[in-house]
Amino acid sequence: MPPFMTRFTDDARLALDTLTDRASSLVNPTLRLGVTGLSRAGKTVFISSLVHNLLNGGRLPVFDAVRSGRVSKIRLEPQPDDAVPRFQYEDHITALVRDRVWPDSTRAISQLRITLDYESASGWNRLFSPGRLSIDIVDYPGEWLLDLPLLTQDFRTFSARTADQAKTGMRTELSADWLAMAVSVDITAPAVEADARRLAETFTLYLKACKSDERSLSTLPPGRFLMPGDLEGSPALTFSPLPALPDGRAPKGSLWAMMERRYEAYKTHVVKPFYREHFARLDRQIVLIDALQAINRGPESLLDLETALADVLASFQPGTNSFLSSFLTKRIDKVLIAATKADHLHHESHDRLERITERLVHRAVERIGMSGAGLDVMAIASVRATREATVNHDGHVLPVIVGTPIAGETINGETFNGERKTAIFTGDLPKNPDSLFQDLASKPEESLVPDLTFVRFRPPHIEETGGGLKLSVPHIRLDRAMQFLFGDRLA
Ligand SMILES: Nc1nc2c(ncn2[C@@H]2O[C@H](COP(=O)(O)OP(=O)(O)OP(=O)(O)O)[C@@H](O)[C@H]2O)c(=O)[nH]1
Ligand SMILES: [Mg+2]
Repeated sequence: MPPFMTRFTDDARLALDTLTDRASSLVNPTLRLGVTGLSRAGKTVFISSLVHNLLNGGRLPVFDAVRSGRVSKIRLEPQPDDAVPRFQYEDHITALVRDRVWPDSTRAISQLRITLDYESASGWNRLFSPGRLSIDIVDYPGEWLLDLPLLTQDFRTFSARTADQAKTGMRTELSADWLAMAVSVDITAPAVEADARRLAETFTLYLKACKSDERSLSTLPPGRFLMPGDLEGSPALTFSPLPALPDGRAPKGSLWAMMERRYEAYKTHVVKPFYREHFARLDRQIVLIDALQAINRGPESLLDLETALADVLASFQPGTNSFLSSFLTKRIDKVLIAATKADHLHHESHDRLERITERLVHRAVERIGMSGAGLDVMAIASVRATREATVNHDGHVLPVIVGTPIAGETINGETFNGERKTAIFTGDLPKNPDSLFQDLASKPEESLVPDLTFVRFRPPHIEETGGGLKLSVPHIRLDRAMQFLFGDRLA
């Protein structure tokens, strides 16, 4: 690299990146679609099903371009970014369709390009547009977005915030070990690597405990502590916030100074590159959330998810954050918040799930002033693993869902073998979403957690048509999501 290049600031590099994107987009129109959500929200399944439905002529009545027969050819193409892992579509779809198991958890960023040849609906556009759109789908962990606010926080602020949060609700108990250790070490004494490691490990254990299945609190930054990938064990990941920092500056060579330096390294080497190379280049974004799981865990999980979502959404509207806005040369103009796994509910409850999800993001949306055409909220199932039925129970007709529970799942003491189907009455979601968000502190006895029964189902059996061709993956409202996310670019 010639020496003058190194003088480029981050801003200039980013501007160059997006310019290059734009130039190539003129030749071949592209849309970068970010797919995110906290771990296990359903990102991999969403992308796999979306692509499968596009490639295999899925039932997509609300997706206008396909419904009206204007799309002539859809294919996967090599992605333009050579250094980013490819989204392993074929492996995931084999698991889903052939083996009827859910794809493995994915812990890093990946990308896939799908290209559509279409005929514009308007004669005018037909004249000027090449009638080809490439969609670069980028799958990345929502936890990484929670890191973006760190860019504007110094070590002292980050430490104080983390410590404050650690002392609320369920977190109090989970953070006890870490907090005790953090206040007992002498942070002004010369740094010892072993101390740094122990502190970082105890801090990570606390973050992991919050995230565990029984509690399902949303993640706090730093996001990579739970998903280190190839950074595992590196100094940039071996630090811990320090509660109760004394005034003044860290003494040279102290543990405090070491932690502070590593925190800054985390921002420089982990957070900024993600922001610059991936996030800042997105055009559209879908955020998947497992609202059902949070509802099922009770108000604290729900409130916690609300907070995490507010942080996630704030990164899409960086007006309030000068660092972020200084980086942006283009803006994400459409964001879809989708509650996933709606196939766990009878369709009568889908609208209720949607309303609860709206309620979940309402405050954040108001605060950051994001609304109108740029934002939508839906309840979807990328893969519909159940079908609906009704049963008579004590003279009542109950709406139920029928599916094959995964081997080992239990309901009322009955354990399933992964082959047998069963009908389940999931329970009712409340009509009024507010009842789920009751202030626990003021009325602990009124906690209105609905009595819901959830089991994990196997992916559905997919019929073969003649000639061994599999039909596409069944879904709920996936076409509505497609229409919102890129329908206008095929108009
Ligand atoms: N019934 C049903 N289950 C789903 C659906 N989507 C996801 N799931 C379940 O949720 C789990 C997680 O889905 P993934 O797509 O792997 O989630 P992810 O966000 O990619 O998770 P990580 O890669 O771990 O971050 C799956 O293993 C399924 O059990 C859906 O549409 N219907
Ligand atoms: Mg995944």
